Amino acid sequence: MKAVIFDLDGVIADTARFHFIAWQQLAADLGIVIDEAFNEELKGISRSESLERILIHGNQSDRYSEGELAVFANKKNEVYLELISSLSEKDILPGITAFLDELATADIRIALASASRNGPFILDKLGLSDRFETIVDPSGLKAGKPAPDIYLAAAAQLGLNAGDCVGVEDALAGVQAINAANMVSIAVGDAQELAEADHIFSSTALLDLETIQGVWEA
Ligand code: B16
Ligand code: MG
Repeated sequence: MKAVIFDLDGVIADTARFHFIAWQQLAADLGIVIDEAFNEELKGISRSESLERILIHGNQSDRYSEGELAVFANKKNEVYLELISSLSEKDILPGITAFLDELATADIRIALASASRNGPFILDKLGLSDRFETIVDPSGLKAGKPAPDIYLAAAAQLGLNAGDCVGVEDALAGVQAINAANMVSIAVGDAQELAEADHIFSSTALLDLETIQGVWEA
């Protein structure tokens, strides 16, 4: 095991609630109601695909031009950026800083595979930019999670084989992306929901290298 590749939203920081508030606001403007259960389906899903899913949910797919869709996506992102503007070190999820320290001490490399175009901005706000050797730019990928592209791109940027990497995710689409990349998948969250992962921790506070190394060696 040579590298750990992290998802961001839901693993490094709890930004999912801000995505939800911003999408809910945009959906309401369009006369569409979304709840927390629906929001679960948007975790790990790109901005444009999330919008598409919301419009399908509201029976409004095919109603808008490409230009209008871009305006909607921008509007959501503006609200989201406002909501995350006050993020700081105190918003790093429990155990993450200690786990990053543990990896650095063990010379295990660290990369980011977030579907979010705001990933570098958020890492900067959290004071974690220096910890990540490489960040995948999701805008250059052919397919989003659950496709393996983003995890394979992270391994390629590190110059490693997929078999040397472990991925950490909070969402099913993300776990499926790691599995499709033939990496060891570590999930953080609900055991039933994330049952496809090779190992599940109920909280980021419980992430630990020894356990993960054991899963990788098994
Ligand atoms: P943005 P992750 C994903 O991040 C979020 O889970 C998802 O809800 C969001 O729509 C997506 O990033 C795109 O984010 O609008 O900021 O580009 O979980 O892959 O770190
Ligand atoms: Mg996530």
